[in-house]
Amino acid sequence: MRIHPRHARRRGFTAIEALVAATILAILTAAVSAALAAGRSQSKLARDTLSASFLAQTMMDEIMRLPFNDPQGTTTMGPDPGEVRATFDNVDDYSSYTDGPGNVKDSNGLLHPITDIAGNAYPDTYQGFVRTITMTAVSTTPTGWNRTLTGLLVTISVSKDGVELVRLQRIAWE
Ligand SMILES: [Ca+2]
Repeated sequence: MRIHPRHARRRGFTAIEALVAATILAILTAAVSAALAAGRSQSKLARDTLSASFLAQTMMDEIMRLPFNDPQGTTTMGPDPGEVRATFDNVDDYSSYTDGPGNVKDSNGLLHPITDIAGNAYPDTYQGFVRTITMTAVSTTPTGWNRTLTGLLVTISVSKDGVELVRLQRIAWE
């Protein structure tokens, strides 16, 4: 086989060629790493949003199963004397309720995870979130309907690391 003399003289890469190759490799590596990192953070965000949706929806169901008015007749917003989440008996008892993030210890050194109504902590996938409930009075007088409807706009916000992932709103009519 004939070898062209110019090629025959070449052995390996010149310093410039090696430098160019190394630079291209570095740029490609950085681009691939960035794409991988973006993909990872995208799927983490998707997972967290799904968990946050579950936490918002289950809490909304828990609130909406209750009657609007307190059976004892109290009308102040928020829990009535002696009431805790497991014994809340009307919608507004949940006003200003908050739970999570689960890595905060109280004065007794106990963690405060997000739990179901019975106090059982949800699995790890659902921890690390902060779930807050706010309620605002609303009223409307639909045209042609001779009465005013009053209720509470229930807003459940679920956030993680200070970023709100899900905001779920429903109106509980009186
Ligand atoms: Ca109550």
